[in-house]
Amino acid sequence: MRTDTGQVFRLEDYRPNDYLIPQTSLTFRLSPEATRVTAVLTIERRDGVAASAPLVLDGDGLTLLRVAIDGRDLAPADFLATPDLLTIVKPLAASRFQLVLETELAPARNEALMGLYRSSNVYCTQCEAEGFRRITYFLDRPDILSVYTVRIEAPRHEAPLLLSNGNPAGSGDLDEGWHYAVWHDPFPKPSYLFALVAGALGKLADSFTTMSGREVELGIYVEPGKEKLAGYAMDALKRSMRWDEEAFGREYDLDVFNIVAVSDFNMGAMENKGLNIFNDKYVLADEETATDADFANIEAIIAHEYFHNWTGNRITCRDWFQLCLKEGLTVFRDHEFSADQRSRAVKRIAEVRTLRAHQFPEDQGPLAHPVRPRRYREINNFYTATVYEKGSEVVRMIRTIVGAETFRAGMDLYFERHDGHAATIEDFIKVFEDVSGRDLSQFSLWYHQAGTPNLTISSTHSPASGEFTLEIEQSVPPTPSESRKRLMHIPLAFGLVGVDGKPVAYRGFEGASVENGVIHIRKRRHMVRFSGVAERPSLSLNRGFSAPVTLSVEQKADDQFFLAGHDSDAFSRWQAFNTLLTDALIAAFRQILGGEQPGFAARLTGLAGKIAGDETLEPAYRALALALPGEADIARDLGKNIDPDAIFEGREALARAIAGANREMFSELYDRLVDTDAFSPDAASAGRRALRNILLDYLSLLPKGAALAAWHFQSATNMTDRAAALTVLALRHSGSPEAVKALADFEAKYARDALVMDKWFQIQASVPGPRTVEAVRVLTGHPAFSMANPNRVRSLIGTFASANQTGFHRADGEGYRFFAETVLQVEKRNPQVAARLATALRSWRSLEPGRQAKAREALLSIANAENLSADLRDIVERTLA
Ligand code: 0A1
Ligand code: ZN
Repeated sequence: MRTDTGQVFRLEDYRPNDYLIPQTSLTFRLSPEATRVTAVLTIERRDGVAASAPLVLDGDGLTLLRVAIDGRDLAPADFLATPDLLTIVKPLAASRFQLVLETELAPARNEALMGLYRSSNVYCTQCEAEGFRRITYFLDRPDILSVYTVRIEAPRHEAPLLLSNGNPAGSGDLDEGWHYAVWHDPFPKPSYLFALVAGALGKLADSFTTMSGREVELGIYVEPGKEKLAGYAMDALKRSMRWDEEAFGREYDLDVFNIVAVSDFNMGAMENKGLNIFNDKYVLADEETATDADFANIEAIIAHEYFHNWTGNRITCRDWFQLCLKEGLTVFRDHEFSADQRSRAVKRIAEVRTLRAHQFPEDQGPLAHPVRPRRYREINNFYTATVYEKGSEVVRMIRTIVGAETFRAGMDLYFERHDGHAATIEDFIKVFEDVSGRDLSQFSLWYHQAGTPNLTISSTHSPASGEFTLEIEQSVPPTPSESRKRLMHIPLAFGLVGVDGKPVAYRGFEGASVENGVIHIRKRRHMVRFSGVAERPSLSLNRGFSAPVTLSVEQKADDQFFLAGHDSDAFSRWQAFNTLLTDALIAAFRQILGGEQPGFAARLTGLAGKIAGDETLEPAYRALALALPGEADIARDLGKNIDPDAIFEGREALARAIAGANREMFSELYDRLVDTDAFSPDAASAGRRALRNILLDYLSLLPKGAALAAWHFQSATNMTDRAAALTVLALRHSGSPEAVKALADFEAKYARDALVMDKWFQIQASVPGPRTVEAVRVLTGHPAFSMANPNRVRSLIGTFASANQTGFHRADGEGYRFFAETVLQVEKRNPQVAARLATALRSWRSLEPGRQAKAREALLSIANAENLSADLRDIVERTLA
């Protein structure tokens, strides 16, 4: 485990290295306890660098067996080797030479899952961000691009399959039942994109003909016997390849494209050149084992990793501060792909919900950082919602500002200018300035300044003069180490909606630039005056969520009700109803704290029924509208003095009120939505299931609700319906005979399917109330659970800490104590996973004082533990700062 050195890396310190590594040749002789790695590196001193400049290579916990230059072993005095650094002291007369390094690794003992490790007897690698240095000493930084040739040797019976990046370049037999394979990747790449896989795996094979007519062999490798479960992933891959050609003109560039699914993986997946490695959760699916949400995630992640081939691999990042250059852009691309494959409106709403649930709290808490950070202690902790999701929103805003066509021209220029290079955010912004002729310098603050901007907006209408005036004021709250903020360029899409629901025409405007339905806010205050507006319109703001901001708008409930029924922008229509629900939930919270019973307006519960039954709307959209804001969403909107129990109570009361007011209609619709067709994972079918399942959730609150849910569970013919019913039983009817039986049946049926058991853990970790912490503690001893597997840990511990407000934030602090203990246990094996878990307490300061003190104690108990990893120390100290 890499313990903390306290070193801080700063963007302004970036310097190119004195040396380059144009060619890398690696030989692996695989063995679980003693793998030999021979690296032959062609090293070049850059022009103008003195011959005396030392060559300093990164390592991480390495054992060095041999070091030679141009065929001659170095004498001990010629180099300095520690497990984490290799410095060649010997003066290097030649400006180009060959460095040979031999290291020995124990992949079977690598529980951090970085570098070369074993997952269910399969050798695999994870090198982003700095895992390559756990394999050999190297200039392990993304601006060192090298052409790799890789030779893998292993016993044939243990590892019949030997894969690496690029194209196959030879294979054959060796003595004593060993064999080898050689791979060559012609595209220069940084070390973080290196990958190797060796083992016994099953293959699903297919092929794809690119736009220029080249045939690419596709392979998805999975645990033997599970090949069929990769069918949906393969289909998603082919659709992704076609879409990237059509939407961005990007063609695949190697002869083969391979994906390998492994069971032990720190993240979702990894875009290694030509050899993507996936968490098996995002590959394996069929109707019996995967939910519609799983199918949608598989489609999105397969696409995301594939799209990295151009945005990340062909054009990579100069340094890790530029992470959003590949991640924000690639998320934007996968969002657009899913929007094209499914329903654009539904996809956009789901994206915004995710952004608000994950990125907004990050931006509003102690871990806030700019989309392009300026400093870090541990880069692994910057694979965040800000870099990914807000990074994607920033790209979306660029498209809004320059227009779709110019955006595409900018992307073409980006590929043309930077292909084969390691680029920066400045390079990216520049292409759009060049193609559009616009100055994006103020806009670029979105990359450099942390925090969620707020817009305060009020409107007045004068019937006499026919003027409709918007008063808009922007502010960006202070964030850690950025107390003063500069004014941002915020593209705010809007609509003036007339009483007939149609757009209200205006003659002219002044006070800001308004183009194509977008107000460009650049100053602190704008008075935007529209003339020729006879009647007061309803104001639809931030249409399509054009900017990732919060709004404080003085708007009458009447207007919100009107927009919730009539806004022509589907996102804003959803938003209007969601705002009404949020306002009602906040009022309920206050009533409960004041000792009152919460009450809800009949027109609100009635509108829920209207939306549910509106056949002009897609079922998936209706399902999203009916999903009440989550407890964490309400907490975020409240901002301080959070009492999760009162939030929970208010939310339950609203759900009951909606169910009570619409019981007949919901029940009829629920019956009508039964699907008798064969299962299909397509978006329309999934939407119908989503609507039916949310109706079940409401109906389960009415008399005989548990029996209905139990029937739904038993009659389910797919995992989406089965898991939805189990969730309703476990969460709404916890401890009931129906819930107990369903949980037991589910366990008996899927005991041997780890990914399905994750759902079982997840559901039980979500049960609201004070008893869950004990249940979760007991479940850590379940035979299907393992502290060493990231998926198991995230399902049980991660869900409990991040998605169970009343359970985790138990008033006596027991949830926090259990959490601190568990984070430290996980950390011993896997610091990265522990650090991510620990972010569950990032919003501790918004809790009411009693819980706040207990959360702080738990954080301190982690901070005070001995030998903390760099990963965990970084998170905990920033959280407490
Ligand atoms: N680049 C990957 C994410 C990723 C990052 C770090 C990892 O190491 C543990 C693994 C994956 C992506 O964006 O999909
Ligand atoms: Zn990515």
